[in-house]
Amino acid sequence: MYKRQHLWRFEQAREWLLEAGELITAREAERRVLILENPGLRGDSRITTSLYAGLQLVLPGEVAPAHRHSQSALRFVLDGGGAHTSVNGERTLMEYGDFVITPPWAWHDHGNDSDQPMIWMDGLDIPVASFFDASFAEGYGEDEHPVSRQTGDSLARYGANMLPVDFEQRELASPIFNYPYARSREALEKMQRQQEWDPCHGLKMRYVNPVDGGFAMPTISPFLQLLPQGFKTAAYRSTDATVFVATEGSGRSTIDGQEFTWGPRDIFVAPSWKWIVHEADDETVLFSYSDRVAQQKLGFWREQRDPA
Ligand code: GTQ
Repeated sequence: MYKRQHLWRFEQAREWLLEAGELITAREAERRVLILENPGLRGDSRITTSLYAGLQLVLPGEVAPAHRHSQSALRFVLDGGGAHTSVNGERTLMEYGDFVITPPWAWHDHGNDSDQPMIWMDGLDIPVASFFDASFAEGYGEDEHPVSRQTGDSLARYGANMLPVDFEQRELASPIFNYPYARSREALEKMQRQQEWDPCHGLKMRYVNPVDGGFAMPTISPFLQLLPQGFKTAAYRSTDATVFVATEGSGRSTIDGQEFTWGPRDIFVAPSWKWIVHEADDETVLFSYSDRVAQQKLGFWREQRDPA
């Protein structure tokens, strides 16, 4: 089988996860995750050749214990609100659409002090680390890594168009580890008034590391894009296979000739170098991630716009 385009319905995945939630706790599982496996890569726990995707459930009162690994992770919040993740001793509360980073080798744990189940998508570069035989992980030995910084400190310090005066870049990942949806969405809302649409992408932005303007993560490129109601994109393809989440809106995407209809929170994947066309029935926001940054660093990346 070859790597395929595919769509997962969020509502179905949520049902399965909640059933799993009755069988095993987050602590017992370490991470309670429904892996989104590319049907062309059966048994491989991969959504694309280089990337992993899963849906993680943390029930009220649960913890997913502290650990760290050489793989980078992103979270994209899809259900619930008010659970936290902590990264290197700073907690962040997560709300719908928030994009959260766990940099390589950073201690992290998750906990849900809210009264609702919390589900987010995990995106990791697990297959990249495996390819390089560079996979390492260790447990902290306790549920929580000690909290040593105020909640919201990183976003204030690095996410307000300022940097500490003597800041020196030491890490590859962005020092901001929660990019709140409320902010990104508001920015898209203001920009769309300009009515400047890219034929292939509508209005597409990339999440950056404010220190150097590069992508927010060393191996994964995250994006957020808005398609106005009725917009149909021109065909586009690139070598970075891409995972999309319909954050708001509804519509259709045709990938390598196969049409997928999506609504809020549905997840779909496009393989490398297959033509993609998106059509928005309502005003739509798509979150997406791929290995573009890694391909660009290594000299492999290319893209093509429909010549028609
Ligand atoms: O939350 O740290 O889906 O380590 C897979 C591996 C989530 C996590 C996953 C992980 C995590």
